[in-house]
Amino acid sequence: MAAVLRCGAFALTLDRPRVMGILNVTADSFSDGGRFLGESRAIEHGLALASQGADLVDVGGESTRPGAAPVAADVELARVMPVVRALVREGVAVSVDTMKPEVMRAAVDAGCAMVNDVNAFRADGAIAAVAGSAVGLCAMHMKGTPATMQADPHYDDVVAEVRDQLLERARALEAAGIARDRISLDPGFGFGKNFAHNVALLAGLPTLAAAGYPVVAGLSRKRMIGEITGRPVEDRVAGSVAAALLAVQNGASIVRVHDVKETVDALKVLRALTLGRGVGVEGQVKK
Ligand code: HH2
Repeated sequence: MAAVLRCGAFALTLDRPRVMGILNVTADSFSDGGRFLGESRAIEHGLALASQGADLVDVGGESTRPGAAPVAADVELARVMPVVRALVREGVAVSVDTMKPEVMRAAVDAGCAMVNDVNAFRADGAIAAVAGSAVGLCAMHMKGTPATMQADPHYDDVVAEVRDQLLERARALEAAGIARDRISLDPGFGFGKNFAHNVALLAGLPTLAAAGYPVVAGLSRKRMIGEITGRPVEDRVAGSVAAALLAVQNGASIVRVHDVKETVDALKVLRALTLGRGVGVEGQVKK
């Protein structure tokens, strides 16, 4: 039987790659900062991502781009909670991208499906905020903090170190009584990693996937895509889709992306032509 990631009222079967659509309700996110700061525009965009085939819509109110300024909890709550509540009411599986226990608790109370923490639930009270609920969790690897993480990061063996640190976080979550089938892990592309580290982590995804937890990969529009293609952030769709396909081929179960429609189509093609499944199940073959 296919693996399942339990996410509150939702169960994501991982028999096919899943897509997490990004909804940044921030002023300063690197690619869409300011675009969805207004509540109604954010809700509209979240619904659009869901209708394009996002299995989860990941709502974030604090940018984590390198050098980003931290946001106070009340500001983050005011940005994300109206959007989370509205999307939950519409039946969307909402993931909340936060490092703060206060925001986690509010999101859980509002019926979110997942809490996505780039700090891997290391803040005081973060594990307690989610332990008593049924929500899915994404624990991401980050070296340092967003303010400092890109200042010459160093690893002896990036793949082994990231894997071991993520497994340590998974153990900490399980020790708090959180069922294993609620936990997913993310190597955190660009979070305290230089270009070579990101390349090694993408190639090393099978090593992380072999640990047995669903792997989430977020490469969408990131700097490494710009470094490869020479394109500005708003023009990195094709490069991001290529990276999402590679991540899935290397064992990622969920890809976190801005461009949901394009990624969903590309993953259907990958499945149908490479993995040999899917046509006639998800889509009709038309001449
Ligand atoms: N990347 C970002 C934010 N959250 N969560 C997970 N699990 N994995 C990621 O790779 C990841 C993440 C950064 O991207 P974005 O949300 O587009 O930008 P910003 O942090 O500037 O809002």
